[in-house]
Amino acid sequence: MGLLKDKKILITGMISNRSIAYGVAQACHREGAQLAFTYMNEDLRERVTRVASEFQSNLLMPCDVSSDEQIAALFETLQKEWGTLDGLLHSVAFSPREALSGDFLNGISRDAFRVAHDISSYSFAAMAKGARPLMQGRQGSLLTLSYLGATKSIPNYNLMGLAKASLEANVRYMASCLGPEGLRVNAIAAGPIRSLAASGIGSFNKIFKHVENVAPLRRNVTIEEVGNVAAFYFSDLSCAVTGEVTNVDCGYSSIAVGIDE
Ligand code: 0WE
Repeated sequence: MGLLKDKKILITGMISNRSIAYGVAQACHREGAQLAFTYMNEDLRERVTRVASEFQSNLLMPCDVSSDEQIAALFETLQKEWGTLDGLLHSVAFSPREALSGDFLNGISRDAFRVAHDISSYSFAAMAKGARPLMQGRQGSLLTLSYLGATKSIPNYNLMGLAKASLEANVRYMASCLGPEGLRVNAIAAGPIRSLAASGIGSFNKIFKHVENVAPLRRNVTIEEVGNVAAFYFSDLSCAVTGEVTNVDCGYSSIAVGIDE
């Protein structure tokens, strides 16, 4: 309890109470952090406001990460309202749908590649640029979400695998860049979770069931469990950990073969 007392944390990517960002917000709120949230566009403002209402937050700001102007405006507002920042959760990803299923080469295109890497990887660096001045002298912690598809091929994950590989490299380069200022950068590679990001993905159910059958813990991870590891990363308990990608997946990534039964 109180692991994050007096810390100010910005949460992106919370769109429902099944979002990983919601699990992170819950854990951070429980540990005493003050939270601010972003929403992607006006159509989502009310929805995010409703989900955020249980966190006693008075800071809800628009931020479409494809817009440099909106990212700049976000950190101007944060500067004005908070003046400082201790934590940033980047929980944002997007690949055009045709590049997230079926034949890898048929689905990929120059434009889909650009969009996926822009939204899913560059945006973390872009937000870090904005957060950096607010985090000076505060042992700040930046955290993003990855997936096993970054390092191993997974059916249908396709272009997102490339974008997550880029994101994980981003974590290491940002950790080297910001380390001398006392800021840390890490990622959590979460196991599959039923949320809006997974809805409508053809093979998701099969992967979800498979992990449940063969992961060492014989179940899938919950957003609450991912949230608890995130709280550790935002806390001073992890002050010597940076440039790291932590699997939070009930052990699935540690096995080479599992027998479905
Ligand atoms: O990173 C992800 C998915 C993120 C995502 C989701 C969508 C759906 C709607 C990115 N772009 C889009 N674009 C859309 O148009 N995950 C880790 C969840 C996920 O996605 C998969 C998975 C898992 C797990 C896709 C194929 C196979 C497994």
